[in-house]
Amino acid sequence: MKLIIAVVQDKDSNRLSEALVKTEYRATKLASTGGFLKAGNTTFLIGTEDENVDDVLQIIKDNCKSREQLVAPISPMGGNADSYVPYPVEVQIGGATVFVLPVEQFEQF
Ligand code: 2BA
Ligand code: 2BA
Repeated sequence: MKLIIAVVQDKDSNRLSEALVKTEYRATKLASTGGFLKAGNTTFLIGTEDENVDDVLQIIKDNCKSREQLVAPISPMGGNADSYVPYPVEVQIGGATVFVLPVEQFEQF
């Protein structure tokens, strides 16, 4: 068994959870925050058998798209004003950041 951890954008999370329900994969959604943008995103925990991993990864790929986002300039906060960039910077947010972990034991009580 594997645990798939997928960090996705909030905009894609409903579509992804509907797709997982439709294909009968069990999942848990956690509200999370990106360390860099400090904006909300959604983390999916999906426990499934090894042979389903590729199928689940394809479902994630099909339902999550990458987007550009403008990041507001960060104030120098008492630092060196010379290094302050006073214009917004564009970052590319990926469709999904995915980790696949081995599961040692799975129980439901
Ligand atoms: P349980 O199987 O006891 O699951 C309770 C909660 O545990 C789930 O809530 C989900 O958040 C988490 N969970 C269970 N298996 C998981 C896994 N393999 N990976 C990640 N998280 C897992 P819900 O998704 O709201 O499901 C509530 C109950 O509805 C489930 O109880 C199950 O009896 C049923 N259920 C869930 N998905 C189903 C599906 N695709 N088809 C039919 N029944 C489903
Ligand atoms: P955030 O940390 O809010 O990052 C959003 C996007 O900002 C990233 O998109 C990346 O393009 C950019 N970014 C992040 N850190 C950066 C930095 N130190 N310098 C410059 N640009 C940076 P993604 O890479 O697609 O990541 C989307 C979200 O997935 C992240 O949100 C984070 O919540 C999660 N994530 C990505 N890589 C991770 C990792 N290795 N471990 C845990 N979570 C990760």
